[in-house]
Amino acid sequence: MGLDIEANEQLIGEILKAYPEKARKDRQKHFQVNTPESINSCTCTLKSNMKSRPGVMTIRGCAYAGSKGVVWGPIKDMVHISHGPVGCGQYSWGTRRNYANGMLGIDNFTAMQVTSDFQETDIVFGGDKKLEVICREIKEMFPLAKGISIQSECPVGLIGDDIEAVSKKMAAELGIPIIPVRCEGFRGVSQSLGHHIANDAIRDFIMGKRELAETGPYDINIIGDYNIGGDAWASRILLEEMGLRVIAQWSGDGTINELAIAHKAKLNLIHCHRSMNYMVTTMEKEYGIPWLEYNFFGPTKTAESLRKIAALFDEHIQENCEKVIAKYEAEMNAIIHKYKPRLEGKKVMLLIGGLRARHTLGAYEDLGMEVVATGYEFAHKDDYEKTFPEMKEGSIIMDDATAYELEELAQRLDIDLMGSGVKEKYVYHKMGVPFRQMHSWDYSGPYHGYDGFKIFAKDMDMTVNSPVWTLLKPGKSGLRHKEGAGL
Ligand code: CFM
Repeated sequence: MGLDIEANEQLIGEILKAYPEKARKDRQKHFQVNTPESINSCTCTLKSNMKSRPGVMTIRGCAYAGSKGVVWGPIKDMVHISHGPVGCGQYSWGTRRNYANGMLGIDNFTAMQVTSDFQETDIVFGGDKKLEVICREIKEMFPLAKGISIQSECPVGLIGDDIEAVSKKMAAELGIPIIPVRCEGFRGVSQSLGHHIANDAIRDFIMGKRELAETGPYDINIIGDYNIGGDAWASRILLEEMGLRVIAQWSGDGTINELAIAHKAKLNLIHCHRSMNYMVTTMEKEYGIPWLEYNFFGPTKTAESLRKIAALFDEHIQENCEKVIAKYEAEMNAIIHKYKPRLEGKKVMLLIGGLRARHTLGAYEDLGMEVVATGYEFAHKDDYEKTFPEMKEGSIIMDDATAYELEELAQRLDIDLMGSGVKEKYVYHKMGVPFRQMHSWDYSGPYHGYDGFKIFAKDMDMTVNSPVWTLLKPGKSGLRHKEGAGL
C-alpha cells in the first residue's frame, strides 16, 4: 500500500469499522487523506483540539504536562513545585530530556522532582499552609534559586486552594518571585491548554519586568525550543555564527532573567509555534517585536530557515548566512551520501505532539524516506493547515489517533519506521516494527540544526537497518517485520 488516495480512504474506513457507529462517525472526522485540493487550498476539514473519546486509548497528556513538563520545567534556576499528589511529578520526573548547564541543586534544578505530596489531610483541610512551608524550605535548601513556580495538579483546583495568595505572601517574605500556575490537569482537552496557561503566567508575572543594560541591532530570542538532547544549543550556534546575538532562550536551558529581558529583542524566532505562539503574539502586541517561525530539522529546511531569518537583517548578516550554509554543505552532503542509499524509499509513520509531526518531514525527505502518514496528539487547526501542503498527495493525516488505529495503520501500510512516544514504543518493538521516540530522541539528540542532522541520520539508519529485526519472531497476534523471520 502506498500513496493512493482512494485506497487509503478505504483503509481508514475499514479500520474504523471496528468501532460502534457513533464512535466511528466521530473518529472519521479526525482523519483525512491528502488530495490536490487539500494540499493547495489549505481548507482542511479535519477536526482537532477536541475532547478525546471516552473508551479509546489516547496518547495525549494533560494541562499540567503542558505547563510543568514543557514550558516551565526547563527554566533551570527556578524550583518548580509539582503541587498535589506525588504521582504527577514522580512519573514525569526526568522523562523530558531538556538539558541545562549548571550545577544540579546549586543553580540548576531542572532534574529535580519537588512535590507537595498531598495526603488525605491536605485534601480535607487544604494545602496552602503546607505550600508555605515548602517555599521556606526551598529558600533554605537552595539559596541560589532565583524563583519558585507552583504547578497545580488536579486536586488543588478541585478543593479551591488559594495558591495565588500563598505566592504573594511568600514572595514578599522570601524576596524572590513566586509564580502560581493554574495548570490543573483537567483543564482543556490535552497538554495544549497547559502551554497557554503557562504562557499567560509568564506574561502576567515575568515578561518585561527587567532591563538589559546594552542592546544591539542583532538581538534575538529563541522561542519554543526546549533543548531536548541539546537542540537549542545546536540551533543557537548557527544563529550566532551568522552574527546574531541570542539574548534569551525560552525555555530550554533558560533562566528567569531571560524570561524577564526578552522584550528587549529585535526579533522573536519561534521553533515550536504550538506551545509558545501566545508569547510571540503578546510581545508583538505589547512591544512591537516581529516574529518568525523557523524549522531547523534537516539541512534543506535549516538552510531555508537561515535565509528567511537573514532576510530580515542587513547585508552583513545575509553574507554571513551564506557562509554558514556553505560551511556545512560538504558535511551534510557526505551524510546524505552515506545514509540515503540505506534509507531511500523507506516508509515512515509519525504521531507526535503539536509540531514535530510536520517539522521533521524535511529531515526524513533529505534522507529519501517517505512519510506516508502523520498526525498530532493535540495540534490545532492552524497546525493542520500548515501540514497538508508539506505532505504528499495520498498520505494520511490524523488527529489524536488511538493506540488501536495506529497499530492497524502500521500493519496495513506496511511501514518501515514508526516515530512516536515511549508509551507506544514497545508495542511496535513487539510487532517487529522499527521505532524511534520522537519526543525524547530516544536518549539521543540533538536533532536540530546541522549538528543534529548528523545524529538524526545515524539514528534512523541504526533503527531501520538493525539486524535485530530479522531475529525477532513476534507472537501470533504480532506483526512480522518485512525482512523478518515471519510467523
Ligand atoms: Fe512543541 Fe515540544 Fe512538540 Fe510540545 Fe510535547 Fe516535546 Fe512534542 Mo513531547 S513543546 S509541541 S508539548 S515541539 S513534550 S519538546 S516532543 S509532545 S511535538
